[in-house]
Amino acid sequence: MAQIEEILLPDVGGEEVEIIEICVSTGENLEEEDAIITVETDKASMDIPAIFAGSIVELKVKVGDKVSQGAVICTMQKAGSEAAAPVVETAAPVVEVAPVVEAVVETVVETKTVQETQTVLVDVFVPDIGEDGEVDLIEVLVSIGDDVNAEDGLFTLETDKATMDVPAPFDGVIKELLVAEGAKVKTGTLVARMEQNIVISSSVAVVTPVKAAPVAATPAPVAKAVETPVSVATAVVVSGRKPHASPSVRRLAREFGVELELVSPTGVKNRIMQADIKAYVKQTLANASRAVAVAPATGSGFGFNLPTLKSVDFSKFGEIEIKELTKIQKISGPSLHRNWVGMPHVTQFDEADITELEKFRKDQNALAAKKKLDIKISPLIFILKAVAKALELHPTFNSSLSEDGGSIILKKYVNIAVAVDTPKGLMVPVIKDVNKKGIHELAADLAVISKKARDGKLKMTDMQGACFTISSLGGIGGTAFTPIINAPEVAILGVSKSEIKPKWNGTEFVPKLMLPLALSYDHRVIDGAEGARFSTTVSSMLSDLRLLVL
Ligand code: CAO
Repeated sequence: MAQIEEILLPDVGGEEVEIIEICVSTGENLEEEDAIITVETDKASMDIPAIFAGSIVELKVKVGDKVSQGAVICTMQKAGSEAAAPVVETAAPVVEVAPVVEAVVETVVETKTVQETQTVLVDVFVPDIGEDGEVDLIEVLVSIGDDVNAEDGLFTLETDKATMDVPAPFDGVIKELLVAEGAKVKTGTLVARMEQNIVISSSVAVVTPVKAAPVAATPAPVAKAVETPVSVATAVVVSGRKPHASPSVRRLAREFGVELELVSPTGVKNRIMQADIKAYVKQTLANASRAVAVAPATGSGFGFNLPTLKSVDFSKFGEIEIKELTKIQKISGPSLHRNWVGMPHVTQFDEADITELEKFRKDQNALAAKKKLDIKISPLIFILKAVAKALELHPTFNSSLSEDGGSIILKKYVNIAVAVDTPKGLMVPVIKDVNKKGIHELAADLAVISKKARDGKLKMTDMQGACFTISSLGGIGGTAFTPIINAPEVAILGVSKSEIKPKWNGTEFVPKLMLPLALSYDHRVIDGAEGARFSTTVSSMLSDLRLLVL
């Protein structure tokens, strides 16, 4: 007999979820666990899988639908059973076996949802940390058997820019810890298994006998409701943060032996598409042959030997103390080294006359104080604005070199990173869309991100997507320095302390407040003339703020 079952949306941890993908089509045969739809809650997106092998009879939802627990997603025919008939029709024969009261002449068949709690083991993966490569797992914050709440930190990771926690994706119990302190992990690494209580929904046909008319001379018997399960449909969420891909894509990945966690998705809402699997395989093969072709002679990473320093016993010459580098220094050191050695740097020096700017800035700060506004405008805010405009006027500076070195990727957005000195080391948070923001908004943004950086509260997303970096040491001192470009960016502006200098105006020397600028750029992408033009654009705009509005 055909066994058609309704597949209901289980408890996915939210009142209402949006369907972001239908992974199957009518008639499609599925294996158990193949995804039927993908839904999105406010915290995550997840697949709702088939709980048995079978074929899709009818889809009851579409992309964009907002559904709640218990909603019917589709009907499925179990593999091995005969052709379809609707669920309620199969319930009809129950009427013949169910009557317990002679007076019953009609029945009402209703569908009821029955819920049962079950415990499942769920894989926990490292979420998107915004880094392609591996990062250090520096602390395990939980033990096996711990009861944790959603968003509690499970592990602490450290990148060259920040530390961040891997949060528990849901309330549950830690059952397995699959990595230890010191491990190297990346986005998608399986790090733990947690036990989660989930609510399984069952759709149950309830047959209720109804008395049609009073039976003469006989006391009316109490009609009993007979609950006969004629169809049980369940759906279970089996994973918290698995990659999203349709069954056919999963099949393709299996054929190639590709771990879906390693594939970068390009589909809507981070879906992995067939093309992504193919691109991943192609890239992996290309990397393998490149690695053979350009393997460096030693560990310099650049295909040549760097002379190494001989170890020196400094205690021979006097008292010494050994102090470990901070974790951030240990991580950022190799990146700085890679950037310094890997990019041919040129540093262009310049000075901007900020006499007028400084007067305007001080007036604005006085005005803000008078209005009791909690805003402080430092010279850096105007520098951000001038650099944003210069990036629009000189787009090569707002680019990255492609991996094969054959082209540049031009960015149409203007996000600028600002180096912030913190007790733990240098952090580089990003201010987004600087070209679209006003002076007050930028001052507020800078105050927020520098405070977050100093409090160690930056998230990975606060440090992603920069096009260019500004490193300002002007509040500290110094006349000039040569900043190191923050790859994959192609330029960085170093700012030193402004100073009053005598400037010749054609007839006499006049005192001018001069701001020292040092622009380092990647000479593979930017030539000297372009470097000087960019630098001149920035200094001209700082000398005459009216140019910013042209
Ligand atoms: N010339 C003269 N004075 C300057 C100046 C400049 N170029 N830039 C800032 N100042 C002044 C400010 O006006 C402020 O003075 P007042 O308090 O009298 O108004 C004072 O210096 C301190 O400024 P600030 O540092 O608090 O603010 P900022 O907006 O200039 O900088 C931030 C913010 C986060 C960039 C900065 O605090 C910081 O951390 N800088 C260090 C960056 C760094 O380490 N770079 C090196 C990277 S390579 O290792």
